[in-house]
Amino acid sequence: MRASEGETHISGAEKIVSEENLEVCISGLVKRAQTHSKGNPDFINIKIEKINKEEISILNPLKVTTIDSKSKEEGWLVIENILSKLGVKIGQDILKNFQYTFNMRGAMLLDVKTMMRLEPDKKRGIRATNMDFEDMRIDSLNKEIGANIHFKEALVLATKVVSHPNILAEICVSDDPEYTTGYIASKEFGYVRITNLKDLGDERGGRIFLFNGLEEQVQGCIDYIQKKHVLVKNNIELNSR
Ligand code: PML
Ligand code: MG
Repeated sequence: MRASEGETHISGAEKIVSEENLEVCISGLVKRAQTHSKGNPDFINIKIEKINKEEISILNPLKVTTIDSKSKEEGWLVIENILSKLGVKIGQDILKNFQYTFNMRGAMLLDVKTMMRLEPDKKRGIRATNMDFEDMRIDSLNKEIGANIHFKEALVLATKVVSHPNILAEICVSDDPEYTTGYIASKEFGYVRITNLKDLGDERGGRIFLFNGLEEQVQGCIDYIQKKHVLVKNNIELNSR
């Protein structure tokens, strides 16, 4: 599902469900588009595609850690620190790119060595699609973590994206003005949630995927993120620091 109001992207979501759950799922997505805090869409696009079980890869979710940051400044420092542990010493330069992600429908794909943007369409970006949780029984987890649909969907997306061998990390700030928790995800450190990454009411957000590889590997990586069907298992581990 993708919803917009004029030129403004309002909401997007992905589901992989069995045929008997299709109707319920569609009405849920429409409701979701109509109740988003970013606005009231004048365009909602729902695409439905049949897929076979054999086409789907099953992944374990990234381990989840929550860091309770007291301020934006502290939160961004946590991200820079993790980037540095991943061998990226130009964390600040990378993070400056969030000024361009606002209102992109997808993510920026940034080459971590050359700092070049690799998306074929810079306005659209790379949209991670075709992924979901293996089943929907994670409401109890939501209560436990005090989170909502943002967390669930972001964990699925991040698990898929960083499972590609050429993705070193993903950094995300929500574009929802009422949601201030963001994250950095990587194979090495898992999904690290950081609270207070922006001010309440701020609509600016976005995603940056950090590419680490050769030029000839870029297209394969984009195809994996956009097209591969992935289900993420429901065995989530939560740590907090
Ligand atoms: C989004 O708005 O889609 C991004 C959500 C980030 C979720 C962070 C979390 O709570 O783990
Ligand atoms: Mg969003």
